[in-house]
Amino acid sequence: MNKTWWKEAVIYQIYPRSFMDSNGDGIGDLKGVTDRLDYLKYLGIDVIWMSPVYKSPNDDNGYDISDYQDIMEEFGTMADFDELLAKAHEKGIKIVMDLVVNHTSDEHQWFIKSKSSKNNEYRDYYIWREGKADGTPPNNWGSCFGGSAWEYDETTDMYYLHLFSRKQPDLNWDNPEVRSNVFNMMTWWCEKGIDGFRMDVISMISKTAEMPDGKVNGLYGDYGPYCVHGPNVHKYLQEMNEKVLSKYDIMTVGETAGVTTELAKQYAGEDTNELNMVFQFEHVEGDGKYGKWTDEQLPLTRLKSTLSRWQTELYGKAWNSLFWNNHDQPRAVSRFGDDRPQYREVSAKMLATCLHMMQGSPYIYQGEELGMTNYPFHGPEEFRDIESINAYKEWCESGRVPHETFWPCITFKSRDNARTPMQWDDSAQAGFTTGTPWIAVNPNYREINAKAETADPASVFHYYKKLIALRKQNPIMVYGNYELLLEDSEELFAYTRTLEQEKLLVVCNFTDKKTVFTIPAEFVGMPCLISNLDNRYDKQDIALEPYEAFVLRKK
Ligand code: TEU
Ligand code: CA
Repeated sequence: MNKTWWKEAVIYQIYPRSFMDSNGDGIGDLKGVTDRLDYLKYLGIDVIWMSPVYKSPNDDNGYDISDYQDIMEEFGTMADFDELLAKAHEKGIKIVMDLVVNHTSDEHQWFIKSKSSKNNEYRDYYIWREGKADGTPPNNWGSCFGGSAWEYDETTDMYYLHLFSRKQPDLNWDNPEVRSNVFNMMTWWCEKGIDGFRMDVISMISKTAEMPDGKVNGLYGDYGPYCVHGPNVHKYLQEMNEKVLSKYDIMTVGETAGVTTELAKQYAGEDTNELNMVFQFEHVEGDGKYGKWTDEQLPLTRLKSTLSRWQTELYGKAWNSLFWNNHDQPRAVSRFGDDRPQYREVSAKMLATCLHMMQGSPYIYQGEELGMTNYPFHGPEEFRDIESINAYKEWCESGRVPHETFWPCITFKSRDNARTPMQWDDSAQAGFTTGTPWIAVNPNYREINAKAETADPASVFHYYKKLIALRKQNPIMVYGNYELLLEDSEELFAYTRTLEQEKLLVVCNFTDKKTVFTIPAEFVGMPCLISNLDNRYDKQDIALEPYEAFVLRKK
């Protein structure tokens, strides 16, 4: 297996809108990120992945870009960006940009020109189709954010495709001009000195030529078989690699919803020239009750078998990215741990242990290192996210599902859970802003905040800091082989890592009950590398406390 810096790195995701507001307008910004670099340096992370900071009308908080080579006004200027990049580099922190090129904003110049007539030179930059004879959309596909995936445009009496909101028209990657424009733009950022790209829904850039109705699921047809891992996706990524990526020492991670381990070996194989790694979603996208909406947790055996399959099938062949949450997912401790006050800290540390000891590059989503929780929503008027707003309308206001039934599901999964402001201290608005925040602060900021946790050596923050430091000292955490133990246990997630003579034993109690674990003979009496409780591990049978986690090392 090749050794590379990005395999050894810990990546920290920033959602700039909610990270730190430097000028009191209630919106996080680039200067805010620059001001907090010392905090990140102290935590010990190597790389920042920033959600989009480009010019955008913010229909989907920056995932709808109207100019790829300019900065969103609310976030600052290109000079602010350059300063952030320079200061981060001074501190040895790399910056990975979000690359959103499956679609643009409908306010991007390309689209404005494209829709102006049927035969302008930008027409073929997007995907235009005639409606059916009766004027209805070309097919039954539904968009990710509700409604049809087709939007009618009066100017030319045709429909354009948008797999996300109607303000996010899909680019036509079959047009070589689109590809060369995107590659030039990427080169421009690389020349600026950025350190990589996280590629938004990159598995969806290639669509089939034929666009038949999809299998109906809920109200609309599924575009999956025609738009995800489409016919030319690997060809286009290889072209991108040849023309841009291969020329720089950068890291790339593809967001590839619906990816299997087989496909991941193509997208991010050690010997394929596409990407360095992909995000897979099998462990965070179970079957919902209403589309993605549910209040149920996956059984632990299923979570383990999914993650273990990724661990073993990619080993030596492709690289894993490890995450419990991001800006699209609920908070890890509320979802996979236990956010009741008596268990929040211990279960957040348990989850961190479980993830950071696995094989792959770990991603920390802002606030995860504090054990930040889901938000206690009071009503739908508190939603800011287009997906939650539309879903509430489509499922609830339409009368399909009663509020009482739907409410626990949407509040458990809403993306806004991840987007409440970062909790810096116990002052008003958690120290995020001196103004009115664009989205409500979680009221638990008085107890859960960076100031309190950096001062407390027993905090979740210090536990993450320790895990990150351990990774630097123990190559086995990065390169060791993974093996699952106790496959059938619904209580314990236990596994080993092996590198030459060295071996780690990782044991995590995922329940709020005491659970007995028998330490395998070879580990009895071995030293403890890290543990989230003050326990002793020198006997063979250990009674684990609720959410206890520990790692033993045998040399
Ligand atoms: O997400 C794409 C995606 O497939 C989903 O995770 C989806 O956004 C959502 O969670 C549906 O339930 C990416 C970005 O991460 C997301 O923030 C954007 O909204 C989306 O693409 C469109 O750019
Ligand atoms: Ca601001």
